[in-house]
Amino acid sequence: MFEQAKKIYAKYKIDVNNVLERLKKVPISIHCWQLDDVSGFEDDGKLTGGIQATGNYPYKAIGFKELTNDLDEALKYIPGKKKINLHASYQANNIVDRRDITPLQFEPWIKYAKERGLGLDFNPTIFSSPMLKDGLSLSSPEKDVRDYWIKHCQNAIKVTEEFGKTLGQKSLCNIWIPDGLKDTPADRMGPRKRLLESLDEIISVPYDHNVMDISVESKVFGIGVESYTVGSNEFYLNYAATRNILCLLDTGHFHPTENVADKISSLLLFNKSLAFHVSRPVRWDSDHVLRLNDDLQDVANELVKCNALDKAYIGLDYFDASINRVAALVIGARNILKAILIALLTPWDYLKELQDNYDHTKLLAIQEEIKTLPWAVIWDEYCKQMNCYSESEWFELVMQYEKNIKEMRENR
Ligand code: RNT
Ligand code: ZN
Repeated sequence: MFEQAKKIYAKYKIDVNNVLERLKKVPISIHCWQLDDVSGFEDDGKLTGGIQATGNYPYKAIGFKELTNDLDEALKYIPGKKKINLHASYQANNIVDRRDITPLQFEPWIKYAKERGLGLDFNPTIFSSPMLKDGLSLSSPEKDVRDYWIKHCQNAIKVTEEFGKTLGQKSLCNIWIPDGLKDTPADRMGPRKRLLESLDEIISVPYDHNVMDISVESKVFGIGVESYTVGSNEFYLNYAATRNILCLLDTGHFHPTENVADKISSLLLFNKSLAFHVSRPVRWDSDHVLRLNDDLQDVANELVKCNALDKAYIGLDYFDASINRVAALVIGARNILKAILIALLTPWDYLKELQDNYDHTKLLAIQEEIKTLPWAVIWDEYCKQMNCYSESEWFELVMQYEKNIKEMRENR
């Protein structure tokens, strides 16, 4: 079937072997926080503000050992190059106040990543903290609150730099804050000006641009902050462009009918690169597990068409607490890989030519025609080449794993 499929793609001038080699090089950053509903390893792991997970599926991982066991299980079923996306709340060693984190707190993660040939990405954790005053952090009117979070982010940069240095894969430090207001603000400029000044202070910390990047993640609104988000898309677009850092697009952070994929080309014309939190918003920023749907495909298509696969940071960001969490991680990660594969198997030169020749009828016809090409055969072959499990194999194995850990986690 693979040989036959290769011939079919050759008719569209697609070299399948070439495609597989390219896919092998695309790192996907697997977020650790799907495995424990964003609880982290500090205190009791309660989400007290800024973020919410919904669902009550049992057997959630608690602590470094359980979480990395689950992660190992998930990684078995995700073919190709991988990184792990960490949050500062996942300190695994000598836990300190978040403000004071250093690479020491993440040594077990560095070791974990090294042993498995993985990269690491990082996110300061600016939610679920008593240091959020009235839900505000870097834009707070209180200087000591701003200073606390500035220090946290500066230290997060140093942790990220260490990741990049020791693991030989460029690392991303992504800053997201929940700051906003429930009802109509009296002052929009003030908090944004304070955010700008806080960020300037954060990025004044020297760091090695060869081993890491910094990104800022915008949002349109959140629950409880429906009327005003300090870190809006316009704010960060301009901030990132003028400071030579990256914008991170979370695909759940825009109006529901806005096409996030459409933003990629514009961003790449004005920035050296960009970053992603790939998520699936169902009517709002609900962080559902990625499905292989049109939205995801469009993002993958743009990354391929814009030649951005080598430079974009592709991280996942969803947390469904209502289903098996290992399976959730696997399903979403495999889906983005499938989307990238399909995008790589698409004859873009031919389609662009049709567009430039105003042949919109044929363009529509061919765009629809290629949807039925045998990409699934190529996907199976890719999994095989990567010594990974096929579509029909992995699920039962995850269920077996669940059976094995069940008792231990019920009785702890
Ligand atoms: C929240 C942002 C943020 C978080 C993670 C846990 O709306 O998407 O990126 O989801 O950092
Ligand atoms: Zn996000």
